[in-house]
Amino acid sequence: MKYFRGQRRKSQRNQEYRRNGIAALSCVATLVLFLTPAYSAEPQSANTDATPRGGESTHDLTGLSLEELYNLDVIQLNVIGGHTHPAHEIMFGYQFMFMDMGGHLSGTRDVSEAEILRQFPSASTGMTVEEHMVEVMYAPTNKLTVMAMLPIKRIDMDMVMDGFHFTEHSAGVSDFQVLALYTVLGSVTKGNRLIINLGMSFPTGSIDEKNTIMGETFKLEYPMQLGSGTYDFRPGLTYLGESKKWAWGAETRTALRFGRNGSGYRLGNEYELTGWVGYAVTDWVAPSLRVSGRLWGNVHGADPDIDPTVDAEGDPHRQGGRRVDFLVGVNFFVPEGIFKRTRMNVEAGFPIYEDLDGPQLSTRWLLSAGLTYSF
Ligand SMILES: [Cu+2]
Repeated sequence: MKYFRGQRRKSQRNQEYRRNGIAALSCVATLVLFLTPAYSAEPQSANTDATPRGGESTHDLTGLSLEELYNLDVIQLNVIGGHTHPAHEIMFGYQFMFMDMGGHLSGTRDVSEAEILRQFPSASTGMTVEEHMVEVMYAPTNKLTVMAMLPIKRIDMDMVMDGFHFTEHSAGVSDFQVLALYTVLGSVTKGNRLIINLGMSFPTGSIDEKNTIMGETFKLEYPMQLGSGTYDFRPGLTYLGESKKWAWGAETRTALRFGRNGSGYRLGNEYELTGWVGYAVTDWVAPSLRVSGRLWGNVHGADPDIDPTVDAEGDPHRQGGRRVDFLVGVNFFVPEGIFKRTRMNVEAGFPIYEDLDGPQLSTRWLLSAGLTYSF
């Protein structure tokens, strides 16, 4: 019975997560709504810079030093590859990401738990993914920024089987990633840039996560594993546009996988296209809007230790999908004083389109928050 009390706590915790997420979303939205009219009401003369006219023109950036530019940037901190640094600058960062999933989709159609249980003996009822990522960035030159990231994950999935509710759990280091960002076209001082991203991830995350439930030890399904198990290539392309008050951009990111991992499979390739716009309401706060589309493939091959007939999550052909997320965020920077080089960001959103090779758990909402310090 101790076991079931544990489950009740977990589902209470999941409800808390849901409530927290809704609260976080409304906080971000309120902040944006509150700050935006405050600026529009501000008279044009409030712009105290020395530029005679047209402070919004991208050409005005030419007179500024790279450091001044970096301080002006309405950068999108939570987009990996969404910003670079001036030569010899170092940045330390921490990002927290949270995803709440519940309800199922097959294609774009809602599928009930009862319908899944007619197909499989077991069904998922909800899932949360918590990620903590530490990152270091360094720019050897103005054109080149290199970065290293280590994500740490915690995944919980609530399941039901023969009327019994239980929670699967995995936690630990995910795949270590390195990325080089090289400005190929334009320059920071012109306000428009094209950056090539060359990245790679290493299989430092476990693909051998197991749980023991009701005295039985079994290997966890594909979405519960912490890494891909393969060396993945992560090429991408970033376009960044900047003016004094606005920053906009678009980025493609991919994860290309080859061969098979130690468990006899490889995860499907991932393709992401995201576009955003941010606006510096004051010199310390910039709300942003972002749309992100993702496409990820099915598992190739199969792990012989994962039974594909027990639940949909263990079936290699029910892993792929497509999703478009809408996200609202706020970036904060401290313009002066001891914390001058500190930046903070919060972003929350939800899918506006989802099409899954299901039945698969649907994403309800996403939240990320980060802190960076550069010197
Ligand atoms: Cu950085």
